[in-house]
Amino acid sequence: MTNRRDFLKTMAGGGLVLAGVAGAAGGARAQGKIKPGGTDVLLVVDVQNCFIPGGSLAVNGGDEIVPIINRIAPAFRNVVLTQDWHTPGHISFASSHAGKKPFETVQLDYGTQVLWPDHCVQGTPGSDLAPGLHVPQAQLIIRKGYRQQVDSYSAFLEADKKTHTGLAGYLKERGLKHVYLVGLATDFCVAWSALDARKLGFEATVIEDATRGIDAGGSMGKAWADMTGAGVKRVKSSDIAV
Ligand code: VGL
Ligand code: ZN
Repeated sequence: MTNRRDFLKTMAGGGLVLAGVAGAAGGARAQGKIKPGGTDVLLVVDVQNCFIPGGSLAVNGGDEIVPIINRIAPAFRNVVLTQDWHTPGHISFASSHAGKKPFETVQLDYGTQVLWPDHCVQGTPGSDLAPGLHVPQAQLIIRKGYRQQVDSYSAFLEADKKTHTGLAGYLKERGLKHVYLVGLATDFCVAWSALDARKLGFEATVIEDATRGIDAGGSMGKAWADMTGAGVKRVKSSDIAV
């Protein structure tokens, strides 16, 4: 088989060499490194001013991941970015609940909601992508959490766990099968996105050193346990062939 057409002919002819499909189209491993391929996508979650030091919901070390993402992103042909994108007075803000402080919780019709400082309000400087992020080949920006009454940590499903953002449909239409996740925060938007990716039939791998967590009330340990249990893989940026 010398080219893609022959390869597809072979597939049409007998559906042989399934392993070859994964090797040729999906991420191949060369010298023990992951070489992202045509069915892999890098999902850059919420690398926004609000979440980096100086922002209103700053994640410790959030700025440290920016050069790591910039270094590995060129290895991916397919890149999608997300932005947390809340209305003013969003239901996830402590300031919207009388007597409540950030990091306390409330019960909403879709479950327990952690309350946050005001952050990522649509169109404000805090909602901008971090200025040092350089991923010009990104093909789609998914904005989420834009309905006043519903949060959305996940890039795939809102907090009601039913309403789709459209990302799964987009990835499926483009034949993208394996989501590599980086960004903020490990234990909220990255973890929920990785778990939903699995639930919706994708492979999912978190590039651990290209994420940082909030770790509110044991959330980091729980997030990794949940992700491992769901078959989310965990690698380092040095595992990616760039
Ligand atoms: C996030 C808390 C609130 C995140 C977003 O990006 O992980 N965390 N909104
Ligand atoms: Zn948010």
